[in-house]
Parts: sequence; structure tokens; C-alpha cells
Amino acid sequence: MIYKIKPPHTSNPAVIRWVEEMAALCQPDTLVWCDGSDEEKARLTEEAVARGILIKLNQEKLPGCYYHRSKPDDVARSEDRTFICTSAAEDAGPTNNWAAPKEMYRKLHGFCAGAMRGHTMYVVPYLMGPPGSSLTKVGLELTDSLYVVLSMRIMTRMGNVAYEHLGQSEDFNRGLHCMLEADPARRYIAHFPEDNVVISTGSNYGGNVLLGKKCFALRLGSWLARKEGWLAEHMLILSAESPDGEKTYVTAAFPSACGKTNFAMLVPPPQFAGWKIRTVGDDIAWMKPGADGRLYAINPEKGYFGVAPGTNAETNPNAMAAISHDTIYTNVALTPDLDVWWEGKTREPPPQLTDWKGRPWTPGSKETAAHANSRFAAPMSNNPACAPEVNDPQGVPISAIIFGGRRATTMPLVYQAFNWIHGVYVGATMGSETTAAATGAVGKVRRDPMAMLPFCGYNMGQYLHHWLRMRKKISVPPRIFHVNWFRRDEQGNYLWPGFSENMRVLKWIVDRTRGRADACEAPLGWVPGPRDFDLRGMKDFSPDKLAQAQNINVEEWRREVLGQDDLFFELYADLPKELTLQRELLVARL
Ligand code: GTP
Ligand code: SPV
Ligand code: MN
Repeated sequence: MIYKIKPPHTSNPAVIRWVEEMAALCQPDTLVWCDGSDEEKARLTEEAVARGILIKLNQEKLPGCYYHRSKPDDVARSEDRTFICTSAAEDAGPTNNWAAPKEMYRKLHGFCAGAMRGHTMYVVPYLMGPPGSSLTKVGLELTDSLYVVLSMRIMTRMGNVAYEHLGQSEDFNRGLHCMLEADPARRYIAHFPEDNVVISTGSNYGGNVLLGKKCFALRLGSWLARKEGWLAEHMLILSAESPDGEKTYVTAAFPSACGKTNFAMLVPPPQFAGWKIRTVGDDIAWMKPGADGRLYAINPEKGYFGVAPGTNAETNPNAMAAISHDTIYTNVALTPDLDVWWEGKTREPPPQLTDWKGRPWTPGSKETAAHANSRFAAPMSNNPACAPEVNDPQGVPISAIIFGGRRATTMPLVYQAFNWIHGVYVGATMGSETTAAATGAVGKVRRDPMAMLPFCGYNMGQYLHHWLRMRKKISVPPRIFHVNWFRRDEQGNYLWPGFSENMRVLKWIVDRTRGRADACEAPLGWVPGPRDFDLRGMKDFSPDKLAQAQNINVEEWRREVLGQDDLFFELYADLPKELTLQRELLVARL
């Protein structure tokens, strides 16, 4: 039928049938079955450079690194173009865009028909999760984007390993990505949970098109998780090892561009010598109750698709090491000798740059040199602090779950929920200022339950029920906490220095899960007592300042509870009554 470079590495009839069907629809000139080999990477990279899709960066400074510029109107996730297509609209719920599956298939198949004429369709098989894990799942992404193929190779376990895991099973995610010249008018990210299908059209950017990540691992993942009794969450996973070798595993859900990658790669300050923080995952956690009653987490990904701006050798040396080789950069700025730069990388900007749109840039230029949502894709094995457990099929047992948002006011630095149900309420009512990770206004507080507002693949009210139900399957529940690294003083300065100093908060959390640290009862939950929070060696930080960062202002909380009510109204039809009761208890305590 079609020219094939290399035969498929699988005899799975469901795979072959589906690929042939989609190829017949899109009509590519060539069909390439990817195998994940080094030879293939070298060949495709060379082709991407020849076609101007990637720019080869300075190989002395950045060995194995390449650069990609996306279209200026295709630079972030498009939440308004993201759809959950279920037979019944209630299944998508009030917080998702919904469309009838039949209509959406018709529209998108219409866009895709013949769209790959003159182009190549790549068949990208991948695993989400380490081989051999009961949580691991198989996906297949068909794409006409070389940038996607090479990024998927970094972000997932891509290649024949996926066919080996799949065998003759029909249980795999079917993802079709058609670039359509990144035309915003034909930009759709459509999920069909009832069929385990994703179709993405009209974009070539990150979360819109790396279909293993937000589409499969979170939106369809959360749908499957409810059906199968586990949790698919927008969470980092870290391991905290104390000087005497005790390891505690923690997950944290912060909204997009709110600090997950940085927290997962934390380097403790000098006063915490002997503590080792290692990264299991920086964006997604799949968690399942184990036979021992604890909750076990795996990171389904194999790489980091992280925010570049703000990343530097002081605040995140592990990330800087991770992106020093074999990394694909998108929409950062370039130096004349083809090194990369972004706002916050160095204190002084270089005198001359090429900005993310390809224009000359100097420190006097009005716009930023790098896009605010410019990113890197780096293999997790590049991270000096990568936890060896990332390949453990069992996953790691979680002792604490942390929720957190980006809040200039109201939210204290840290508090602990009284119990699981209260913790679910704390997560459900999370608010955060919007960031450049999604198109639209930046800096507006919105409710973002469990940091999953853009990623929950079904009815948000049902999702909260699922969280409450999970408690019955976990006899040793993780303790639940809330943090805010982003509170500001009247002058607009951050009250808390953040980054490595977040170790002090993490230490209290670890000690709480081990029953070692004291706490005081406050209206919001348990907060560290004055002697239980280690401020040793902090410059310009006094107990007074901590009190300011921890302050609970009743006026602000009155507005906060009203803000939460907006979400509760929206979810009313499916809102668990436990959460309404928690609201009442909070008001009573305030
Ligand atoms: P996604 O990949 O979009 O899901 O984001 P993320 O949650 O992994 O966010 P990331 O760690 O990349 O941080 C986003 C931005 O917040 C970066 O510019 C960081 O420099 C900044 N940031 C991270 N941690 C802190 C902190 O503790 N304090 C302050 N002030 N800024 C932080
Ligand atoms: C996010 O926006 O939460 C990300 C980046 O992690 S993207 O993959 O583009 O969604
Ligand atoms: Mn994310």
C-alpha cells in the first residue's frame, strides 16, 4: 500500500490494522515504524536539522543538544481547544469542554483526510511506566512531526520495548497527531475516553502533541484510574533520605509552572548536610494501593519537559546538569555562538541574542528574549539526583501528599490537613495564579482542584468522590499537606526564599509523617510550632518573618471561602457532601 522504511516490529494485528486505517485516512507518502534505536535517533535528528526543524546547538558547550522554534501562536497548552468526548456530557463534567464523540471524530477525521500527503507518518510505540510494572501502559502515537518523534523518545520509553510489553493485546492508547501547519483554526486536542483514543490537530507544541503526557497519562489516565481503582495525578515524586539513611517518599501536586520540577530536584542548604533529595518524577504520578495497605507511586515518564525561565545554577543545579547535554530546547533565546539563554539563567543578560522569534535582541529590547513558557526536554537519566527507584516496577510507598498553589496572599507557607477527608477538601479547593503554561491571562487566581483542572479526563465532582473512596483501599494513608512558596509582602517581594530553603518545610513534613515533629492546631490545620521549624543558618530570615509567612488573616480567608464557593456551585450536581461539611467546619474554626 504505502512505502515503508523498516517493517513493523510487531505482529500484533490490532496495531497493524489501526496504523493502516489511519495511514489510509491521512495518506502519507511514507510510513516509518520507529524502533527506538540509537541509529534511528541519529538518522531522524540529521533529517530534522536538514529540514530546519531543529537547529544544532554549540556541541562543545551543549553536546547532543538541539533547538526548536514553534510558531509564535503555538507556544503553550490550549485549554480552550481541549475536549473530552464522551457519549454523555455529564461524564465530562462542568469543568471540561465536551463534544459528542461522533461529531468530533467526523470533524477531525475531516481535517486529517489526506493531510499527510507529501509527508511521512511516524509510528511511535511507547511505554508509560517502567517495563514490568502492573501500572505500566502502552501507547502508540502516529505523527507527521519529527519534533514530536524526537521529543517522545526523550519523554517516554519509546520503541520496541512497547511492543514487547503489549504482546498480542488490543489494550493500547491510540494517538493520532496531525500538525496541519499548526493552524489555530484547526487546533483541537480531543480525547475519547470510551475508546482510549486521542486526536490532536493543528498544533506542534508540548502538552498538545506529546500525547503520552497530558493526554494519555493524565486525562485518559485519570479516566482509567477511576475505572481500575488507582490515581493518575499531576504530581512530582521525590525521595528524601535522612543522614542516617531513612528514606521517605513524597508526592506534590502544584499547578503548571508552580514549582514541581524545582521541588523534585531540590538541593538541601548547608545546614542540612547529609540529607539527599532524589527525583523519582517531576510532573506525573500514577499511584496504586499495595498489598501492605500503602499507596505506591510510579513516574510514567522517562524525561522532563521543564520550564526554562528562572532555571539557573543557583536555584536548580540538578536541572542545569540535566539539560547540559542531549536536550531539546524549545523557544528559548540563542547566543551568537549557539548557546541558549532565558530570563533568569544569569543575572546579567548577554549583550546580544536572537530571541525566541528569531529576531535580534539586546538587553534594551521590550519583549523577553525567551518565551515565558520556553521549555527543555531532557532524559531523566541526565539528572545527577535521579532516584534509582525510577525503574522499580513496584513504585515507591508514599508517606505524604503535598498540595500547593501560587498565591501572593492568603495561603500560609505550610499546614497539615487533619485527616484524609480534610486533605481532599484542601486539595479540592486549591487556588493558584494562572501561568504562561496555558494560553490566556496570566496571574489570575483560579480554582484548580489537585492541580488537575486542565487534566482531569472526566467529571471533576466524580473525581473528588474517587479520591474520597480511595481512602478505604489504603489502610496506611499518606498524610496530606498544603504549601505556598509564593506569598508576598506589601512591597511585592516573596516572603519565603524558596528553592533549596524549601528543604526546611520538607523536613517538617517528613518528621510529621514519622511522628517526630510537634505541631499547633490552627484554623486551617496543623502548623509547625516555633521550635519545630528549623531556621538555622538562614540569611535575612527571622521568626517574625516566618510568622508573617504563616499568618492566617480572617478577612482574606472570608474572601477565600467565597472564592471556593464558585467552584462548589459549578460542581454542585456531583459535589461530595463531605466537602460541603468540611467547608462548614472551616468556617466554624475561622
Ligand atoms: P509544569 O512543568 O508546567 O507542570 O511546571 P512545574 O510545576 O514543574 O514548575 P517549575 O518547577 O518548572 O517552576 C516554574 C517556575 O517557578 C520557574 O520559573 C521556577 O524558577 C519558579 N519556582 C519554582 N520553585 C520556586 C520557589 O520555591 N520559589 C519561587 N519564588 N519560585 C519558584
Ligand atoms: C504543564 O503545562 O503542566 C506542563 C507542560 O507540564 S505541557 O506538557 O506543555 O503541558
Ligand atoms: Mn505539568
